[in-house]
Amino acid sequence: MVDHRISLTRYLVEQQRVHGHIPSELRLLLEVVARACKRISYAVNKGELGDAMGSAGSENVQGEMQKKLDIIANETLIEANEWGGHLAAMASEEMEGIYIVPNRYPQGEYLLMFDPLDGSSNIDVNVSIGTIFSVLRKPEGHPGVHDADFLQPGNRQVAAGYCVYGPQTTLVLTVGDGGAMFTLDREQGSFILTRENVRTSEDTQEFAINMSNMRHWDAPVRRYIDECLAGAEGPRGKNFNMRWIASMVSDVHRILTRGGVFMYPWDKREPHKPGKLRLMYEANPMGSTPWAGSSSRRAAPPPTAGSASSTSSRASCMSA
Ligand code: AHM
Ligand code: MG
Repeated sequence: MVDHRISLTRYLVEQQRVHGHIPSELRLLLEVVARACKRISYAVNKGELGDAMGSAGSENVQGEMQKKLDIIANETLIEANEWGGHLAAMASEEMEGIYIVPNRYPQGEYLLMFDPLDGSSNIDVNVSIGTIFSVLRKPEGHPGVHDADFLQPGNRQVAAGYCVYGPQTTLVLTVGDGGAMFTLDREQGSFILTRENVRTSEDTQEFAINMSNMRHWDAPVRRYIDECLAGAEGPRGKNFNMRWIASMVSDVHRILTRGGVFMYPWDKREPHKPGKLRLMYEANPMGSTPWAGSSSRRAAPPPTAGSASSTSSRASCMSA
């Protein structure tokens, strides 16, 4: 029987050949990222059978406890991507500094950033988690690669996306001309295009925020959530629903699919931090996919995207 389904490989080849959106190096790089996500998906799926559950007993650069799967996912992404010749360096939530492609491999012109396993607190309780990634071009004009090369605003991303490991494994990708969703066909071992030109719904009645932090919020955030809670009788004249998975990748995937707002606002506990989430490998890439389909050829700038002052700068809100 002829299979008319469109694989990720074919989608990317057509983005390169027919639409001229991406150079072949970027296409190959994205294929490698997707392959790494597939491996992570299999590791996540094994659960207790894979000796990958529980804490690794170490902390990451943010001072958060690392899970074994955080480390496995990080290593999987590095090992898959370091030898291909498309990358100059990588940066990850789980690594203190940037990872420069070793001399034994050719150096490419792209930079890859990732949160290898977002929503780590959900790993051991079998709730959806995911990988987030963002691709930048290394600035020209100087040899080697430095931390500062990564500090580019969100609208400079040349590709961005995420993979949700849930009841299905779904890869969402944008190369700046519409978001596309792919579902992993486990029998064939390939990602199959399941939705194209994904746009978020403009209207919504759902919000996502960790309500247990309410007493720490600033007054405007509190007022906004109070208005949502007041429902049809309140100033917004509408009933709102709340969801909080505690995996941003899954919360934002829901919002991309059916609309809503996701917030992790600044709060009084750590006043020097603008919010819990990281701008470069969480907010910028996640903020780019819902805005896909804009006239921009690049991943379109989300409200969160701005000039970054460090790879771990934080950002706090994403909406439909
Ligand atoms: P992580 O990258 O270490 O998993 O942390 C980020 C996660 C987000 O996915 C999620 O929205 C948030 O942290 C949940 O925080 P909380 O546990 O405070 O609800
Ligand atoms: Mg994260």
